[in-house]
Amino acid sequence: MEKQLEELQRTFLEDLESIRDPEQVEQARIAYLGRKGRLTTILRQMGSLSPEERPRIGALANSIKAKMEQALAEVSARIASRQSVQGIDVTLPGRVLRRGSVHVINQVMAEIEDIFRDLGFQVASGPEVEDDYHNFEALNIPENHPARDMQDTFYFGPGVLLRTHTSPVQIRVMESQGLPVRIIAPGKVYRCDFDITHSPMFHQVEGLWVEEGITFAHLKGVLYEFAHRCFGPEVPLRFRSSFFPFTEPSAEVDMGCIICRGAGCRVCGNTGWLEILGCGMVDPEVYRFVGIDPHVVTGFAFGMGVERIAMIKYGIDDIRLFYDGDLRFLLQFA
Ligand code: 2U9
Repeated sequence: MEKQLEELQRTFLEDLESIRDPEQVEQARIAYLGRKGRLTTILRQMGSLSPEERPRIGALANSIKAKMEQALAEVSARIASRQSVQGIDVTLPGRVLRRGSVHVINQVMAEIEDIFRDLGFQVASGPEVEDDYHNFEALNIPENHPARDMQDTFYFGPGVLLRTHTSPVQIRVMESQGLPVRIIAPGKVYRCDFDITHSPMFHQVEGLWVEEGITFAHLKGVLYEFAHRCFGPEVPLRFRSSFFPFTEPSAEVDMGCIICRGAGCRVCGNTGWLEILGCGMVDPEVYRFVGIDPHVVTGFAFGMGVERIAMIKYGIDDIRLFYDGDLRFLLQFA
């Protein structure tokens, strides 16, 4: 029995080496010291010992049991202290750090900015909370114009609103900076409108070039260059006559459908064309508000919705996908 007890102690110490967590401590306690454990099994044979041997073996067994209990308690304490460093469970598996990426709308906006920077435009910005004068009045949108309708514009109070386009940035630049002006104004704009092609917040890039001698031919040259760099060198454009209060003459620009190459499909409504932006020569009335003499300079302006450009570029049919935060969608552009 003495040999059995020594062997038991040896294997116990061996097993102790591989214990890493509280569950293994408990398993070892049951295996060695439990009611059906190895020590108990050995002690059951005590009856077969001679009366002289019994006290010695009994004392040896008790001392081994005490040592085993103490060793288990020490291992337990060591595991507990390792697991809890200043309240942090360092044994928990690490969290995978996911790398962030630029939102597809910001990517497209940066691409548009790069194209116009190459063409000599400077990037300007301004406040998203605007006053009635800079958002409407100075852009030749008078008091009762439908664009001021409460249904389109978010008002904070009389005369204070969320800008409905980035045009007030251009007004502010013309007020504060001397001529010539060759700028783009990218940024968030707000309109009370929400369906699969409209969002109450969306992004625009508008452009303005005011300088002596600027004509509609310059406007066409710049916009062709933009479309070819953004969508491909072969893409055709057509200028359809239109109306905006701040430009005269005005046009809407269509691009040959990049899905069907003009043959007609579901995306272009079988027309073969996709509208990409609006533009025109700055209306002389607008110059009056910012103190520029329209007899001396001329200029053109244009505006585009970034979401619309991104939807055409990537064949996306629902604007709400941009704002749902669904990583299955967003990570396709990461
Ligand atoms: C100044 C003078 C003129 C900006 C322009 C458009 C035409 C236009 C739309 C495109 C899609 C708005 O986001 S959208 O719905 N914009 O069609 N914007 S000309 O004209 C200006 C701007 C500033 C001082």
